[in-house]
This record gives sequence, structure tokens and C-alpha cells, in this order.
Amino acid sequence: MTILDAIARALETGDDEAVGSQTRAALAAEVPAKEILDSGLIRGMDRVGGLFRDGEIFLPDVLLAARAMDAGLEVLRPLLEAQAVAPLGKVVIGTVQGDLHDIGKNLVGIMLRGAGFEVIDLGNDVAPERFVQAAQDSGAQVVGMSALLTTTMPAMRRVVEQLAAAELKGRVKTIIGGAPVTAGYAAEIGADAHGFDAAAAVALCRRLVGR
Ligand code: B1M
Repeated sequence: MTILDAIARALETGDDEAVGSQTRAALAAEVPAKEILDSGLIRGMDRVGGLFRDGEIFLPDVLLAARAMDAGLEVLRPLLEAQAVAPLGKVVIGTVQGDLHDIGKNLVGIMLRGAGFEVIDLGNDVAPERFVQAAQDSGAQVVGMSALLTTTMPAMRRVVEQLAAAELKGRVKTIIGGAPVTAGYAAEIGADAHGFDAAAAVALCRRLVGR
């Protein structure tokens, strides 16, 4: 078993201590942080998603896996965030109303900070009006929304509509993402971009702020 397999496996079994120590061991063995993230942590979490979908594991197991994912991300965070000279711009991010999934959104935040953006993270279960208020108060150029449930995706449309109603559409660009979200859905609701993953979100936010 490779060290990346061991990380994926430890995440799958919800062993946060093992995920933390194996992640540190992988870094010590000079495995790149991005590879640990993609081929260790995210691969393990994808398996958890499949097992949960198939009824082979249950919600408490998924919660333990989420806690283990956080343990790995904490180790990688300083490497993924390393840099930042002059801020590239401000991005408000959050998981939309009714949705408690925040791992992907947190990852997007880490990568955006790493690229030099100032990030205002509103957390999860964020009402549309809070996104609008935060964009207004902070002068952010981009609002980024995450949704992991098909039932919460419509909340993204409401944010786009409320930004337009507040006459912010145009000045404030929108980017959406999350496992069930597609580029077609972004086009349908009038969002400016769809990020497939956290790296894509960074590239798109750069483009949206003209950097
Ligand atoms: Co839940 N859950 N969950 N869950 N959960 C899913 C999403 C699900 C697909 C599992 C399954 O059935 N296979 C399913 C949704 C089905 C659907 O809607 N079609 C599901 C369900 C049903 C539920 C509940 C309803 C279960 C229940 O209560 N019966 C419940 C809902 C609670 C709620 O939100 N109201 C629920 C609860 C939970 C936990 C709380 C236990 C936990 C979340 C813990 C947390 O986030 N702190 C959890 C988890 C962990 C998952 C899975 C297993 C993993 C999600 C994850 O963190 N992935 C998930 C299965 C899956 O997705 N395969 C599942 C890793 C993360 C790095 O990926 O978030 O996709 P992701 O982010 C990626 C990209 O999508 C993208 O970049 C990230 C990094 O590359 N991205 C963006 C994300 N946001 C972006 C924003 C951008 C750009 C890119 O721009 C702004």
C-alpha cells in the first residue's frame, strides 16, 4: 500500500489521527501537497460518498470521515496558502442556504487565499441576503457559492437574482461550484462562471477580476 492509499484508507475509516500523521509523513517523503490532496484525501472522500450512496455506511461514518478530512487539510493548509504579496481582489464565499457541506468550500477558500485573494468566508447555510449584504459591505468583486445537494442548488439562483435586484450584478461577478453543479446550470441561472474544482475556481476568479 502506498502512503496515498494509506491516507485514503484512513479517511475512509474516519481515523483522523492516522490521516494527520500519514499526511505529515507524505509531506516528509516529499509528496507534493496537491497530490496528497487529490490522490489521498479527496480520493478517500469520493469512496466514502459511494459507500454512503450504496447504503454500506451511514451518516455517523460520513461525519467521522469529514472530521478526518479536516485533520488532513489542517496539515496541508500552510502549504496551500503559502505566498500572498498584494491582494488580487476580494471574494465572498459560502455554502448556500439549507446546505451544511463545507469541505469543498473550505478548500476553495484555502486555494483562493493561497493565490493571493482576500477571502470573506460566510460559512455554510448562508441565506441569499447575507451574500448580497457581504458583497455590499466588503466591496468584493466576486461572490462564490457552493452547493452539494440538488435540493439546495436553487438557492444559487436566488443569490444571482438578489444581486441583480440590489443593482450589483455586473460589478459583482458570481461563481458557483459543488459536486452536482454544472456549467449548464451556471448558464441557466445567469452565474458568471462554474468551477469544477478548487484550482479551477482560482483560475476563474483571476479571470473575473481581470488578473
Ligand atoms: Co452529504 N451528501 N449529506 N454529508 N455528503 C453528499 C453530497 C451525497 C452526494 C452523498 C451520496 O448520496 N452519495 C448526497 C447528496 C445527494 C444529492 O443531493 N443528489 C448527500 C446527502 C444526501 C446528505 C444528507 C441529506 C444526508 C442525510 O441527512 N440523510 C445530509 C444533508 C445535510 C445538509 O446539508 N442539510 C448530508 C450530510 C453530510 C455530512 C454533514 C455528514 C457531511 C458534510 C460534512 C461537512 O461538509 N463539514 C457529508 C459529506 C462529507 C458528504 C460527501 C460524502 C462528501 C462531500 C465532500 O466533502 N467531498 C458527499 C458525497 C460526494 O460528494 N461524493 C455527500 C469532498 C470535497 C473536497 O468535494 O465538496 O465536491 P466537493 O468540492 C469540490 C468541488 O465540488 C469543487 O471544488 C472542491 C474541491 O475540488 N467545489 C467548488 C465545491 N464548491 C465549490 C465552489 C466553487 C468552485 C468549486 O466556486 C465558488
